[in-house]
Amino acid sequence: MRYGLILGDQLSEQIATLKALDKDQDIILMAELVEEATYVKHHPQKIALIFSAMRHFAKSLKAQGWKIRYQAFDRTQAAQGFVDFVQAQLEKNSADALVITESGEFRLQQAIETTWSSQLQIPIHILRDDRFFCSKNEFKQWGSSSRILRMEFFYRKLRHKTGYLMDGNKPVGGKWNYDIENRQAWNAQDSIPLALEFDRDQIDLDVIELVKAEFQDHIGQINHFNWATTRQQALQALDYFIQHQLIHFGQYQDALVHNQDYMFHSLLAPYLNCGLLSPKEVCDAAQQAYFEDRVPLNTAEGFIRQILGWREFIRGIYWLKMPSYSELNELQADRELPAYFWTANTKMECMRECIRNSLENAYAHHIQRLMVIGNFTLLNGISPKQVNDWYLSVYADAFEWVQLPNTHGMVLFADGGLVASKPYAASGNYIHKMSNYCQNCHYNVKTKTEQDSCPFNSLYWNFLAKHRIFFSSNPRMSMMYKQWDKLSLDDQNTILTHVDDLQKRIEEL
Ligand code: FAD
Ligand code: DLZ
Ligand code: SF4
Repeated sequence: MRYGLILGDQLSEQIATLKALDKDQDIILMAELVEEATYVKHHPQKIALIFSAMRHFAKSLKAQGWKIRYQAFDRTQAAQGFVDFVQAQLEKNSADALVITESGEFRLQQAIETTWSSQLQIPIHILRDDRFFCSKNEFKQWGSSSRILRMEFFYRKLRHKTGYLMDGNKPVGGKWNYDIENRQAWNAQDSIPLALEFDRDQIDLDVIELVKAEFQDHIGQINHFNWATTRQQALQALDYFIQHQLIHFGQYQDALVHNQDYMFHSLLAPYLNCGLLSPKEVCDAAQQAYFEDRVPLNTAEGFIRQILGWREFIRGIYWLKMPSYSELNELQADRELPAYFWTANTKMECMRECIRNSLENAYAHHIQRLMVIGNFTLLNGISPKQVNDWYLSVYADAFEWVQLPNTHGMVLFADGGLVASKPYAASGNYIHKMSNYCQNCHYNVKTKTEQDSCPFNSLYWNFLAKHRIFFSSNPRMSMMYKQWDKLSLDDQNTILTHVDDLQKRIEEL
């Protein structure tokens, strides 16, 4: 008999572990663990989503005839982490081997590879996670043969490999990327669909009560829990997105609207990341909608690029560069994250809205994460460790392999330009252009150095001035520096002095 350990982000019937095991002889192990639930203070909705999805998944495997040993969450259990849990099972029933699909996170994968076998005293068979379009090795090979690692070139390679939106050897429509059509502010007319609501069963309700009782000190609210927790519900979410949201996904991908928490985004990331959906079936569905003329090319291509391009590229970078990646701090950022990241209590309307969404829904869409919250942390030089921990805790879809390169690389430029070719630094003007936040804000987006000026404006110029030497060889930054140089010395000094003052009272902004 072999044990097969299935982790909380491997909830797929196609997972390699299940394919390798024999239902009649082997036993599946699953556990809700103190170590996993607390290694950062995950948002309660994220814990509820994982625990409930795990319970539903175990129930479904059992109904198919699998033998399951499932440990429900209990702080008093001796087994606080995966290895203690497997050890406890071995003490009850010895096994010939442990089968596991490789972990998505470096810390756990390293432990599995280096210490588990001697701790458990049985052979460990580690299987490749084949839920991705590109294996770690394939990415490594591409990385070593490319002079510069850029998502766009990697994406084209995967378009060729998978055939998505390809016309023979050429991209459908003649262009690889239709982003130029995907940068519109909302026109205040196209109606934004309501979020799909899911029915809750007893498993969900029990888990929500458990999480409310056990994780009161974790940031985020769980009054309204509306995530899919079964494969069937996740498929419903995919279908709803394709029917109602995909049509405007591309056009309004970057748009920000007051009180609209989801816009035309899919909300599928948690399901892709924990296994309830596969990236292939999601891309297939988007491509099909385009083939059937239900959505335009710019939107189908834009959506498929997020999954086939960005998601796979980000994972490739993580595994290529860890563990040293997480230690990088190329811009030497060392300031503290202000307290309003845990309360949303700030006068900056854009930050208030995006942090509120994060705390209320364990969600923010990409531009809220990148160009509002992330931009603020970049411009203020907040320490990468603090920013990374916040992002890993707060979102329902946050797993280190995808969170870290996005935060550390794309937002903070802490990797010196591995993920992004230039920092996503922007003044209030960008937020004003893409949103209606500024209309309700205490600050004035049109000015830079008055008492009530939009903080993003002066912080933006200060960021450029502070890192001039670092960015001097980056051709994509030269335009910005030309604009800075057009300001008089007096104006430049007024901006820098204003930022000194702002940063002293960052907690009051
Ligand atoms: P949609 O906007 O509908 O996009 C469709 C899908 O594309 C997403 O579900 C996701 O699977 C994929 N995708 C889009 N952009 C990216 C990207 N940059 N990297 C990887 N996949 C992408 N995504 C996570 O899954 N987990 C994270 O922890 C995470 N942290 C992030 C942190 C920061 C600072 C930033 C800027 C981005 C982060 N992202 C993360 C990427 C992206 O913001 C989320 O995937 C997306 O907002 C999830 O919402 P959605 O499912 O509605 O996405
Ligand atoms: C995120 C998470 C949480 C909160 N809890 C559990 C858990 O109790 N049991 C489990 O198997 N997995 C959990 N997970 C997901 C794991 O953290 C994830 O599988 C690993 O980090 C590997 O990516
Ligand atoms: Fe944000 Fe500045 Fe606009 Fe206020 S004025 S919402 S702080 S960009």
